[in-house]
Amino acid sequence: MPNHNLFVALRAAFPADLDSIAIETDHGLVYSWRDLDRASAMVANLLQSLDVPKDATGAPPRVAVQVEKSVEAMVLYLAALRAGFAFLPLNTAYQSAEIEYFIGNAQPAVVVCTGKNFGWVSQIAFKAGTRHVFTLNDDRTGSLLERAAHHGDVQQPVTRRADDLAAIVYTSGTTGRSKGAMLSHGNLLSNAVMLKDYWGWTATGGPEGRGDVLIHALPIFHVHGLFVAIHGALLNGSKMLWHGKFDPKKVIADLPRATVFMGVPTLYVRMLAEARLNKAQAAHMRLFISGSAPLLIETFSEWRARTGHTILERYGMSETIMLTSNPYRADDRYRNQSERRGGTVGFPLPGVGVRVRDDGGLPVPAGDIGNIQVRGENVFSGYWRMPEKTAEEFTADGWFKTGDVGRQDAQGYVTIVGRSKDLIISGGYNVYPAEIESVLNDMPGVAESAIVGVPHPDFGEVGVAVVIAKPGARLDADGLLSALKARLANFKIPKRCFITPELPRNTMGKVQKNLLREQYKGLFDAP
Ligand code: MLC
Ligand code: AMP
Repeated sequence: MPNHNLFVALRAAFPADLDSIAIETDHGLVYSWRDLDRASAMVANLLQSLDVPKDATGAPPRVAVQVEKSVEAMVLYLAALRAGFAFLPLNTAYQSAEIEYFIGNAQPAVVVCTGKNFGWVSQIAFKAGTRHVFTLNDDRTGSLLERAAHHGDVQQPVTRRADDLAAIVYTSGTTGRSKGAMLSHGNLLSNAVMLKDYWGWTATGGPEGRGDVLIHALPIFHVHGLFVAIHGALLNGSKMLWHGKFDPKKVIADLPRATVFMGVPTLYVRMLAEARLNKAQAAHMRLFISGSAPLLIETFSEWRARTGHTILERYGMSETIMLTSNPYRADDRYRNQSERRGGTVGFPLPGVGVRVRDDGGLPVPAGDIGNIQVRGENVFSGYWRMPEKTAEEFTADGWFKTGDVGRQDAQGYVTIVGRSKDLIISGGYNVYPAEIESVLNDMPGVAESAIVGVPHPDFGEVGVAVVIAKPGARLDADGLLSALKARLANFKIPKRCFITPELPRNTMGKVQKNLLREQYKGLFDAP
């Protein structure tokens, strides 16, 4: 049986010269391709040596990981692929209540956390039945690497079918708890192979004559930084300039040594605020890609004026990886269009089906607004152990309902105009009002709350809380925000909180969030 393990394809793309540089970090560390191969083999051997109980359903063992960004964290991802474990990345901002839910739901055989969180994370993990909890810090210390050091640096990747589970990525929900999107080796590989071609990754030219060089400055616990960026570079045998944390000055300083950059819109906004960003600095860059949140046309235009480059905007989701993209070069499927059109997310990518339907499920004429539905080899198989939720999110004929609202014009360009799901995208992170409202509503003295998204110059959009007190209760807005901080990841905390006597409602008694959004929309405007 052919081995569809994603790692096999990534490894096959490593350059012939394994001693050439694969990664340079902003801390001055250098990793060769051989280093990545050997280190991931050692960690894979460690994972395979563990006594892991068989899952009654036949699902592969899971390794849940909440660690700071580091090359070793990426090596752990590669090791999980090699060993046939499903990788479960977790945002470092998640607090204990959130982690408890993910671990309880996914039942990982192995949990990896930072040394400083070991106390509370291990308690949660052991209680949930996980037997192995390791630590991994961003300075190459921790028990994971100590234990892996006792294992061999050669490993045969476990044979996987294309539809075998490779990763579970949790996405919050408009109702109820987070859902784990199950991505297979085939989902990930097919999308990566297609993007390598569509975005014109090249193994020649570039600043060192060895082809593309990627500046990696995104977190690696979400689809954008973990899959789109890392797979792109590895599958092309491209060097990465690895930034542990996004710093606009450091990225701009690295531009002359790189060719490709991927970011969420906030990263572009922050770089535009730097005087050093100019055409000369960006002269050797081949491609700037933006996604995960809407890129304002002002940012798109200002970037072109300042750098001479036109940002390529694309659209994707955790459940589907990449769906649409503006063209890199002329796309003959779309009448040879080569224009990257600001405000649009471009064309459906090769192999991806995109259709726009009305609320009754019927097609809408070209250019009309409707619900975006998708299908393709890239689309996930369902939510981890939630068959009913999975069934709700797919149409009877097998298309995934993205929850995004948009249109496709006669030339094929897709534009996202809104969302049918109640979701705020803040700095590229998804924030679900329902989740925050339910935590707020449980707090003493709170009768009801509503969270709405309003425009923000840095994060694009941020949450604002509007809260009603119970009769006789006195609420303190700052106190509520501090209490939320103890329960939820920091990026989910509303930036402002207002206590009001009532919320606007329609005749059905439903809170009219559109009126609240209108009321607070100027809150973060420049004075
Ligand atoms: C940080 N803060 C945020 C925030 N990030 N608030 C709202 N939204 C965010 N995204 C707040 C913190 O709560 C904290 O507040 C303060 O900012 C400083 O925290 P920090 O961690 O030091 O912030 P910073 O490093 O500046 O982070 C900003 C950022 C980061 C833009 C670099 O958010 C980021 O890396 N975003 C990228 C997200 C991403 O990769 N998304 C891809 C998802 S995949 P306080 O009050 O506590 O001090 C996907 C699919 C697809 O969507 O299509 O790609
Ligand atoms: P996530 O669940 O974190 O994967 O977020 C996926 C969501 O991000 C999508 O459903 C869209 O709403 C949004 N998104 C991703 N890329 C873009 C984009 N280029 N423009 C607008 N929204 C986007």
